[in-house]
Amino acid sequence: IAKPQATRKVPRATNNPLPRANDTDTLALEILEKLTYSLGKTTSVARMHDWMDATCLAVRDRIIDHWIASTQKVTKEHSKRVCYLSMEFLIGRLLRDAINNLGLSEPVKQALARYGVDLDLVELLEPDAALGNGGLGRLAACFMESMASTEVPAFGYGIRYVHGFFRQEIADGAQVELPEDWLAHGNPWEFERRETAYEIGFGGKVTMVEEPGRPPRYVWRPAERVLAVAFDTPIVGWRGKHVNTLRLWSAQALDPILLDAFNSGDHIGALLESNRAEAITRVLYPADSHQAGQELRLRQEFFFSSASLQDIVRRHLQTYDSLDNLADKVAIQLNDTHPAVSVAELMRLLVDIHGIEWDKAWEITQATFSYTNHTLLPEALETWPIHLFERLLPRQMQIIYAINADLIRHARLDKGLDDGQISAVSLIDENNGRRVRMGQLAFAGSHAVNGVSALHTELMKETVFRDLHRLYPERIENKTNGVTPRRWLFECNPDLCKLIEEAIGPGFRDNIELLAELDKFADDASFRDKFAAVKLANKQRLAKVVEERLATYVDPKAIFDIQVKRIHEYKRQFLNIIETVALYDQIRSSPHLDWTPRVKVFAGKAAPSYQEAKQIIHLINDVARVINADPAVRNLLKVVFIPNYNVSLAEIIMPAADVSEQISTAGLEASGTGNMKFALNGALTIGTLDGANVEMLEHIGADNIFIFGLTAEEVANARANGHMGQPVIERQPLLRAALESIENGVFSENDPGRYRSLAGSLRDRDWWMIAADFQEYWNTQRRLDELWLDRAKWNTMAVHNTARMGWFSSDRSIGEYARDIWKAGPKSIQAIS
Ligand code: GPV
Repeated sequence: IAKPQATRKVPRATNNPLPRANDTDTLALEILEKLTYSLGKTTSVARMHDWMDATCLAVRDRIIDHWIASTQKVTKEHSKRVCYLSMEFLIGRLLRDAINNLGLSEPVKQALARYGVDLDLVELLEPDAALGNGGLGRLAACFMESMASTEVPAFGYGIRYVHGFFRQEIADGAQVELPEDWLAHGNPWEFERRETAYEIGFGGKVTMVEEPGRPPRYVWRPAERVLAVAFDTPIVGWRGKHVNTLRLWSAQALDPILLDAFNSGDHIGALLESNRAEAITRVLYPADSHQAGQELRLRQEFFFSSASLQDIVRRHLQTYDSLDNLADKVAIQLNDTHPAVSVAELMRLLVDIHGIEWDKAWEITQATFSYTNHTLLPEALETWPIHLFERLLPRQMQIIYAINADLIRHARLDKGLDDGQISAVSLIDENNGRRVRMGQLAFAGSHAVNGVSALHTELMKETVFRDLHRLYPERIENKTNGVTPRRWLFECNPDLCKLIEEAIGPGFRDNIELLAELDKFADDASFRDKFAAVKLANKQRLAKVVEERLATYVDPKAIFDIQVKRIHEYKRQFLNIIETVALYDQIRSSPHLDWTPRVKVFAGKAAPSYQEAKQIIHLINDVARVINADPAVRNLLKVVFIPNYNVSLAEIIMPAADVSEQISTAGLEASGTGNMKFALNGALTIGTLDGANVEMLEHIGADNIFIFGLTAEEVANARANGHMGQPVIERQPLLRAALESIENGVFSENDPGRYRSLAGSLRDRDWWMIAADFQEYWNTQRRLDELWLDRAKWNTMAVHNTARMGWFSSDRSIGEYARDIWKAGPKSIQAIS
């Protein structure tokens, strides 16, 4: 056998991340090389789309340099890794993020300009990766960026959906869902890792194998197996310091084509297995804060959980000879209960496959997992019928029973719980036709459980996990959400950043909490004017988008009052639109009064099967049509619903808001993150004492935020005491008139009864406290009107908002997770106070 020659120098890719020059010449050449050799195009035939691909590929090379260096460093130092398991990663576009984090904005712009290509237009061609529904998925994306920026070694594990979140159109005022197709032109960021593939089983039987002299083993023989193939996307952090991996799984059949069937002429049947396998990762479920319930969803959950765990275990065993130290080297975060079946699956891998004794395996499992809860809404708490679970995942079901037996034994014998308390902590719900409770499973299998805002965490302890919390009082802790300031300030609001830098220097770019130094400029009239000028320019940009997409003119000088988020009854877009109708009535009946011009902006998607939410969209559009066509209120009130809200649209909207609507029924919004993006960009919040609004109030100060409405406790009491809307409505002429016009068809003349039942729900038990909160909401809006007349004061408050929002950076959230839960990441990060 020929030995490799010791003397031969093998040229290899450098592992020094910084050999490339960052000048325009170099980048222009690299982009041209990609255009030529990766895309096979010349500059004369290249379409804009080719330039986009070439730019992404050139930038990607630079990310790879850092990626290799990061991976080598983590491997060499045997650092602990964080594995963030999430069904959703709502990452949006990546090009600007990458360019900005690598400090290449100017040279790339100049390089493209040499070919007569505009970077801004190139960026628009990148499809939004919409692999998530809303806040939960976007949080995962912000966390990935922050983990890279704070140098926490991490893998994001999720699903590579072929079709992401649906595209929304509005036809005759109503939502229409269209398939989304982000991969249609390929994805320049991802690497398919065909060698990193795992078999995932479903169904079949479990048998007990007894061999002499050995404890009995359980062997699962799945009836069905599919392949999970890894697709990796590098996520580059701020200043390119560190690069992590987002690993998304794609499902494939083990046999892509059944040749026997094909040869006997059954061409459709030959592909059945492929279709069935690929269906698993075909489409994202569009249900937000709501249990999807179908078998395919459970298949998705197990598919990506099992693939991720097999990957984690295999990688661990590449370095260590045992799984005993798994928890020292990996922290697995469960993003909500969607990956909660992981608890049972890791136990299966440890006990059945790797022969670890049960109690030891349980210790490892608990030490490895932690779980984040994102909602208290009962309709969103995941449970699965036992018979379905058993049929699809028979061994995992057995393991859950065994975990439950241990849990109940401990609760009864060591803690003396009674039957009622036992049934509350049990992993099996016996009251609704026997179901597996995924929240209880995730809680039981984790050493730490966190809520996403201070209020939400406290309510968790009193509601969903009341009895488990009593059993394990140390387990629940709070980790208030955050947003990445790179995307949500630096990239989406460059002019504001320039202004901030002129005032306080560039330090805030590396430590966002230094924004606090901006506070003193709130009283500086010339700074305020410049701050307001940036806001106006951002509003002009949004006005242009509105004009292009809706052919509606909105005046950038009016208050831009914006509510963008998923459409949900608890988020109360309905309250906002009723207030709009009341304002419309008032302006018409008192046209001589000095009304403050307002533009009400709405955007957001409704789950396709959520009728009430779709009705609210329809109502907003109906109201917009009538008001915008009425010459009596022209220039004083406009209403726009911008279709197809997504990450890219949010990047235009956040910097353009004067008023941010965060008006959920108190106690129901776990945290909110849009609230943070708006305030960071200088919008004033009108909001309830809900989720992270409570902490925003503490940081921003009561003088700089507009809080109204019932508290969470008052809402709970009102509900318990059988609150009804009708008596409230009768006492409030404004609300009464607005509601009557809605239910009498003023905004739906061709279908006058359209909103009768929607409006009727307020007269009835007013579950979302819309009638209950209306008057205070109205009054608070009028205070905003008045404040607008004193622009100096408004702008002072706006500056305070930006200055005081640094704490809501996801770098801070990640630092807390790293320090308190994961015990991972650089010492400097874990040492945050
Ligand atoms: I559960 N959230 C979401 O976007 N989708 C879900 O399915 C569930 C929760 C959201 C919460 O509603 C927000 O309050 C929160 O800010 C966000 O998750 C991130 O924690």
